[in-house]
Amino acid sequence: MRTQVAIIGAGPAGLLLAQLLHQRGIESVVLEARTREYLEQRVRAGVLEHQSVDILKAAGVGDRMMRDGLPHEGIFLHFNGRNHRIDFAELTGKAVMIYGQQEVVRDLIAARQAAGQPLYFEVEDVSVSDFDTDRPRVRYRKDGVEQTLECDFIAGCDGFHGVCRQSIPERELTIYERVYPFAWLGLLAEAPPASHELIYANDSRGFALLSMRSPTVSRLYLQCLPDEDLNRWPDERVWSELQARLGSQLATGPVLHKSVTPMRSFVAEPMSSGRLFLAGDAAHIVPPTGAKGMNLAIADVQVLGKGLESYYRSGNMEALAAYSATCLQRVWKVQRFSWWMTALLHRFDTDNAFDQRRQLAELEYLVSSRAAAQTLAENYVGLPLSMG
Ligand code: FAS
Ligand code: PHB
Repeated sequence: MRTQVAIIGAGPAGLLLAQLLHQRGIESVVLEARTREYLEQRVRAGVLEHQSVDILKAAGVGDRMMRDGLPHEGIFLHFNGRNHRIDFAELTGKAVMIYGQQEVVRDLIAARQAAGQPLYFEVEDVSVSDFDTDRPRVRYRKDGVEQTLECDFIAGCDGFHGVCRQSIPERELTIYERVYPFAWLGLLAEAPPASHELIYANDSRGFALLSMRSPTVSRLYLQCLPDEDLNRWPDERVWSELQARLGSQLATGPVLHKSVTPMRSFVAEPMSSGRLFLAGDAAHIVPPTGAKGMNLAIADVQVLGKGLESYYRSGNMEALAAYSATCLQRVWKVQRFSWWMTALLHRFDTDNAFDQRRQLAELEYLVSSRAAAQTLAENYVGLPLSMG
């Protein structure tokens, strides 16, 4: 088989890139290890930056998001027993959209199928090669049959555990990583959210977050041990700990999903090797405190789509050659913000009484200084794409 762009992975990065290329008349084939059902039920991110909303609308997949998504003009910070609102609209003139990642994926899969474009699920043993030549190659097995896909470019959108980053010679890559001494226990429950906007809590017992997916579905998180045993957290204990940390009376309900997500900051530089381009979690991971993972993936493929369009329109490789540097400008600013939000809101076992008072002083400063609140707000709603 032959195509112009081989895309490995059908998460937000791979599927959006495929849609952006299709809109520009560029052929691609998407290869995905999992089933469609798995992808459409996998509970992950929930917040879209304002320009992610614009990109998805321009990609022609924004209808359901605009119908079912929840526009949010602010968040609450909860500390010292009180909620303090950060007003995005007043501080930045912008808002974010609450819309589950699995819904974004569902919309993108539907668009791919409607366009009759190749998207293969349950592929096995994907390998990428020859991306240091102008004829890269992808090998995989589908329904027991070995396949070879020749292409002009490979987009490695296969996430943190994917095969693409691992296929780049180690000597070419520099890895930057920080692993945090805690994780998030996440809960998805059929229970009306206790607040109309998100609440991020810094409590002496640890971090907690109240988010949502709809007026009847809550998405909640609490800081836990990095190797937390879910069996030690029956639903009753989770609800009780959330209420203690959030200081809110939570409406409880049937738990639809419960999981532990480890927390790390990770960047692989550069984000490309020859004609292989890494996008999204394949290249970088942020702690979810800043709600940036999916938004970074969307920003990466917006840059990659433009670079590929420039190549196929005029044979110009300049934008593709600058892909990694262009993305990393933004990636590191978002890494900084995600680290800062994590450090501000979580309890570190290395913290002493001074650190805890310093954290609370920073939170007090944030809610009493317009300048301080504006820095949080402009990062949370999304730095302009032009800022790299
Ligand atoms: P993805 O990981 O979404 O997609 C990669 C795809 O490649 C997967 O479908 C995988 O099956 C496929 N793949 C992997 N190896 C392959 C191979 N060898 N061959 C073929 N296919 C292969 N972000 C937030 O902003 N907020 C959150 O609350 C949040 N919670 C998260 C919870 C969890 C448990 C995880 C793991 C991540 C969370 N994230 C969150 C981050 C998440 O949303 C990612 O940033 C987002 O999925 C990135 O999208 P992709 O880069 O497309 O990677
Ligand atoms: C979510 O709704 O899943 C969510 C919201 C905000 C975050 C992280 C996750 O910072």
